[in-house]
Formats: sequence, C-alpha cells, structure tokens
Amino acid sequence: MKRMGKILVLFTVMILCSVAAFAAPKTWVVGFSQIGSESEWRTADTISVQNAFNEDPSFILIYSDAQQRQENQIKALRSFVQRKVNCILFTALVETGYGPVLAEAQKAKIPVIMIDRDVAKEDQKYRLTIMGSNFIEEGKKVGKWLADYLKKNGKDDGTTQINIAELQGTTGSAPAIERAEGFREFMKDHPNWKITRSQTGNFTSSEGKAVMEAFLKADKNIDVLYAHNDQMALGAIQAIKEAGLQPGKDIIIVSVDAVKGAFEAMVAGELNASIECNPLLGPQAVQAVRDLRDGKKLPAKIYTIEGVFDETNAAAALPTRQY
Ligand code: GYE
Repeated sequence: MKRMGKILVLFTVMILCSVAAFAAPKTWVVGFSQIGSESEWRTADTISVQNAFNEDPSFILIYSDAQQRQENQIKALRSFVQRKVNCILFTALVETGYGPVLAEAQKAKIPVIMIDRDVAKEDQKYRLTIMGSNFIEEGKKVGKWLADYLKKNGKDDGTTQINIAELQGTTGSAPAIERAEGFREFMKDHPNWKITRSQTGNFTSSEGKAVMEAFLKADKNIDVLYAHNDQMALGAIQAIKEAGLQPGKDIIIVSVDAVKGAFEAMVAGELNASIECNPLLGPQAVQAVRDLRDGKKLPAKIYTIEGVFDETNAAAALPTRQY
C-alpha cells in the first residue's frame, strides 16, 4: 500500500510537470529603447526586432524612438522601470551617461539586454548581455581589405604616403570608437598610411556629404576614404562627384554595414568595398528574452556572423540581400 502511494505521488508529479511544460508561456512586456532612424541599417534593425516580437503573441513590445537624443532615451528607460516591464532591450546612442538610470532598472530587478551598441565598461555591470557585432574586428577588416586591394593593384609600395580621410560615426558611440580603434590597430603595420582628415559625419548621408565637401575643399589629395558606415559613404560619393572626381577610382572608398544602397554603389563601381554589419538582430533578441523567461542563463556576449563584400562579389550577392 505504501508502495502504491509512492507510485501515485510520482505519477501526479509527472502529470503536473507535463501540464506545466505545455502551458502557454507567461506574457512578458518588453521595452525597447532605440536610438533613431539615421540609416538604412537602423531601419532594418528596428523592423527586425519589432517583427520578431510581434510574431510571438506571448510578448508585448513597447517601442520607443529616441530620435538621436540621449535625454529621450533616459526618459524612455525610466518610464520602462516605472511601468515595471519584464525586460528592457537597449541600444545606447553613446557609451556614457546612462549609469544612474541603468542602476534604477537593476534595483527594480529588470534585466537589461543591450542590442547593437553597448555602454562603457563602468556601466556594463548593469546589463545582462550584449548582442551585436564586433566593431573592433570590423575596423580591422577595413584595414585588411584595403591592404589587399592596394597590393593587388600595385598602389602601395610601402613607402609612398597613402592619404586616408575618415568619416567617423556618432561621437562617443561604441561603433565610432571601436571602428576607429580597430582600423588604427591594423595601421600599425603600415607606417606609410596616414589619416590626414578625420571628422564625424554622425552616421548620416547628409552629414557625410557635407564633411566630405569640406575635406575636398581643404585638400583634394585624398587617396582613400574610410567611412564608418555606408550611409556616410553614399553621401560622400555625391560630394566627390560634385567636386569633379570619380568615386571608387580617384578615391578608393571602403565603408561598413553592407546595406542594399552600398551594394548598388559597388555594382556601379562607385564604392569599392563594404564590411558587413548585420542589423537583423530580432530573431536572436527574441530568443534571448525567451531563454531569460525560461530561467536559462544567457552568454555574456552574443556576436553576429558577418562577411566582406566588394566589386568582385557584390553583383552576385545583391539579389539575396535582405537589407
Ligand atoms: O553601422 C550605422 C548605424 O550601431 C552598428 O549605427 C550600428 C551603426 C551602423 O547608424 O549605420
């Protein structure tokens, strides 16, 4: 009888467990603080995250667009804490200045997952994980592509100075800091490469164009343009044309993102190369939040896998591009 009782208890526990396993997941409210819509990349990223969460009825996504203003982001984060959301997705416009509001989220026990752009080291204790690209690697890939290209075309004898103009991303943002750093790291092995001009174009086409115009007005002697994103490169291409030069020929242009507009420019021979930075972060973001809800431990860093495109493979890849 005692044995029968034990079997019964075991049986009941098993049934309860399987019912729990098949029960609908608890609805989670997720707040997403995005920085704005400055580029094709950003638009693709926003749509990817929104679609991934909207496809799963067990999530309610609250989307907030900061329109490139840090104070708007801080306000949005604070409102997420007040609404007691279950989780926060956060793309930091710049690396610093979010410590206090992130501490408030931590105090309220709301997990924060960074998407794409991280915060500075001292504030990383407030967030659970970061998913996105390795921007330092991207900067190095720009250098590597350029070294190979110059060598292949007999344009670098190792001593004649190569003049490089750089269009930086938003000042203080993780991709601007790290894409600059990775490239400079690579440059150490090429002492004849010189960054003769460097200024922010704020990741936008219009500012990329305006800054390139100013660069060319000051000095036409530019061999290479390194733009931290395609959008600025596309703006700069206009400026180069208006200055009577041929983009992609008189000035070698390499940028980061590999958005559709960049592929079209590569096929037209006006942009030489683009290092891929994948904006389709939605599926892995929703998976991470699901895992979190299921009580799983998330890895500290989730990197996306990316490639390099130039005139040799752009036309073949263009029809398959999703962004
Ligand atoms: O390269 C740029 C965008 O944070 C990686 O931001 C992102 C960058 C991307 O505006 O196009």
